[in-house]
Amino acid sequence: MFEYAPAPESRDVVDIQPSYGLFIDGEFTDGSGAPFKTINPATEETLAEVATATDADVDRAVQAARKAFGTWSALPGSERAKYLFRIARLIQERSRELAVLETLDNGKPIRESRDVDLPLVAAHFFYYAGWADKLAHAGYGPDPKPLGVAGQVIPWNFPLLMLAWKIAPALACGNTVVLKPAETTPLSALLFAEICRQAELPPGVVNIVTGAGETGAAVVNHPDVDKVAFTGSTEVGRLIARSVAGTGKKLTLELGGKAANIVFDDAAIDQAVEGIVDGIFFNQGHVCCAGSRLLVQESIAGDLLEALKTRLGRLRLGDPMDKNTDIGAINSAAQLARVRELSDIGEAEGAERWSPACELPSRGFWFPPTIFTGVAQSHRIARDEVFGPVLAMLTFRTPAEAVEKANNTPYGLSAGVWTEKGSRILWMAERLRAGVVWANTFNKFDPTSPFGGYKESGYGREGGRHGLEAYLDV
Ligand code: TXE
Repeated sequence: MFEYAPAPESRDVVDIQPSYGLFIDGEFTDGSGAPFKTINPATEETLAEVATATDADVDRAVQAARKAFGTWSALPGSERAKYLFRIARLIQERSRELAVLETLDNGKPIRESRDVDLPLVAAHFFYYAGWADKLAHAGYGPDPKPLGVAGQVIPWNFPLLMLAWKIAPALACGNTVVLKPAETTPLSALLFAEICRQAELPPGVVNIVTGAGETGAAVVNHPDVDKVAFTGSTEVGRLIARSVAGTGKKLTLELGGKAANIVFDDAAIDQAVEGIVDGIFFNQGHVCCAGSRLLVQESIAGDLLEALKTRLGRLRLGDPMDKNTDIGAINSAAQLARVRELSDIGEAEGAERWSPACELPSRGFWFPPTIFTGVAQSHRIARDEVFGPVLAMLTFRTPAEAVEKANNTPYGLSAGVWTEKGSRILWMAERLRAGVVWANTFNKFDPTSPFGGYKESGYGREGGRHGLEAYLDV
């Protein structure tokens, strides 16, 4: 049974304006399209009206970025570093505001935006600020060149963190940016725009254009954009790859996943249970590298399932602003519909569905933590990215069978291995077709470490020294 212990973070720490414009050439300006509403998914209340950027607005933003590129790219790296360090410190200073805004707009628990998202966002800016004056020592020759104007389109699951992954390396390398946040979570990017002003970042270096997919397409297809970086659905990633083909634009794609979290019979079970819960229920499962397939060695499957069920019974679902909340709201009605549909298909195909007893709030978009057992590899619940708090459990007997099942997916973003045997971790990691393999942990991120997928999970790497390659001509 879920307990509810309200201790809400105050939303008064952030000043939400009734309406927001676009951020172009260092100024907030009107958009030419019809404004749209962004809502709090936990309550369905409207938070603000946000401008829609049309093709003409995107063109203004790209022109501003082009104009700024000459000066910005010519600055000594040590000067660019100063701006990035300043932005990083301002993010830290204003992290409470940013975390509350992120939670209101996204639905994720405040504990996560405060303790995970915001520290990582600042860490990314600090990390890439450190590279700005060391590019000649990055191993790409004495004088690697920035690409020019980067068009960046990001999703709604980690709005500010995805912004940081894209903007920090781009700026460090001397590129300028036009970024489009997702239409359900535009607000933290607009507060970030204010932080750029506060840091006195030269106008045009960062431009934020809001709107739906059409605005994203306008950014991607603009002829004066030199590099496209996209994180989102595999479907849209395919469209973008097609439209960029033959244009000479550089492209990085970070798309979906269906990660296997693999538990061997010698694993520390309590620790594995924590890792499984973190792997799939963190951020309501709205995580591209979520451990959405649990592969358990047959001999411990029953015990592990019981331990997992007990643990799920103690998760708290509810008000994302409550500091005790573990599971917040699903980000949108559309995403909730998708999670419901795939779960219903899971049942219809014969898998067994289990959730702990829990009351869902009457308003907002909610889905209980859910486990499917009796899952076959052919079931859609084992194949499709649900992007919600839904775990599909399968079993295996041998390490080879675990590898075969884990790799039996069109995706290849991440995987987890739980075992006390170091040699087995290495054996598995060599064979798993996944960009990241975590051992006895899950969902650990670090700005020094490259992140990205194999197969339909996309190409290119973000983070670490490898993340520079996406923004340099080497
Ligand atoms: O993604 P979209 P959606 C997966 C996840 C989820 C599904 C659908 O499985 O259930 O995708 O989510 C912009 N040209 N992921 O519909 O549409 C859009 O405005 C250019 C995994 O929200 O891909 C938003 O800013 N841009 C993923 C961004 O693309 C376009 C994170 C992502 O939205 C566009 C999100 C177009 N034609 C969803 N159409 C991950 N890898 O983490 C839309 N956009």
